[in-house]
Amino acid sequence: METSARKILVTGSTGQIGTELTQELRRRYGAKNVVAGGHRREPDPSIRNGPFEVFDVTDSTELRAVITKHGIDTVYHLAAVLSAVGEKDPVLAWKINLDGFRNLLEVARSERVSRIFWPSSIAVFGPDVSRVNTPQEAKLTPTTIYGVAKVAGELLANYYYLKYGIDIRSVRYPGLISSVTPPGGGTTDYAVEIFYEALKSRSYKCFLREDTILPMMYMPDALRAAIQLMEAPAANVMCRTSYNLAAVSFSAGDLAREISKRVKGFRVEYKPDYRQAIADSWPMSVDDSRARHDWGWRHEYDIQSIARDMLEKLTLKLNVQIDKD
Ligand code: AKB
Repeated sequence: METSARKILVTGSTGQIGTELTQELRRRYGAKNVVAGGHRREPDPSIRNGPFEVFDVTDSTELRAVITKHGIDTVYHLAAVLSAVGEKDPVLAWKINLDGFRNLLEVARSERVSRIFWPSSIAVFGPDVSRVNTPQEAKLTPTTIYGVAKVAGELLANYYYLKYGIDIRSVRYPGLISSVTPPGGGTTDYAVEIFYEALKSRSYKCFLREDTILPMMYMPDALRAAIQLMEAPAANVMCRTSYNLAAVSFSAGDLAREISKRVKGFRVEYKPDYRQAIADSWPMSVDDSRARHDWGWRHEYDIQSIARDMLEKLTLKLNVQIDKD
């Protein structure tokens, strides 16, 4: 991506991905060239090191005003409701996840926005595909509203690319683990909460079964994937719906055991709730060979390095000690 010419907007910049992605983009392209957009959540104070705008992505007038005011030509569109919250309020999930995205595409069509990153998810898959190494082209019949909106969003992305030439790029993120901003309302959130509780109380009540295996990724890999895909030559971006993207797959029990190696006396109780059915409808691992082939995707973090780094970062953040065995 020609860095000098770009003016970037990050919607959902106060969320789990947005907080860290905004800082990474500001480091790369200059703070003044990256506008952080938020709406509901109070932003991390770090976001104030560059322009910040409060607006609602479901209101196209507000969205257009921000885009024209800053001369935006590139958008990382992260504003979204996650799967578990979506099941509690399907109307809200559709409004934010799909109407918000369509608003952006319409504004992009008439303003100067030429490149968009939009995250899809492993939630596009439903229970009727092979759950191990799920292929890129598997049937998409999700059973959550979050997944249904992601499938519709992928098709919209492809449509606006073909019809209007808007360069929209997307990956199907697995569950994301990070230490800066906690996720809110996802099915994979257990994999972040477990670290906080291990350090705060040495015990965690997990809302998924011990043997639940899901594809997961550490935030530095997730940020690198987004930026690498956005910087790839257009000719290499062969998939215009969304790329399968993978790093590691592990069960809730595997993660608990990994943490227990480092946090003495840590105990987990498994009490599955409604989120178990969501997790059971998703792949345990996905085949991301097209992303690896087309634009050189490689992940760096495995379960051991994720656990080590998370515990290091959170002991500092929470100002706690860990007694190792
Ligand atoms: C969720 O759990 O809803 C998200 C996702 C896998 O898209 N983290």
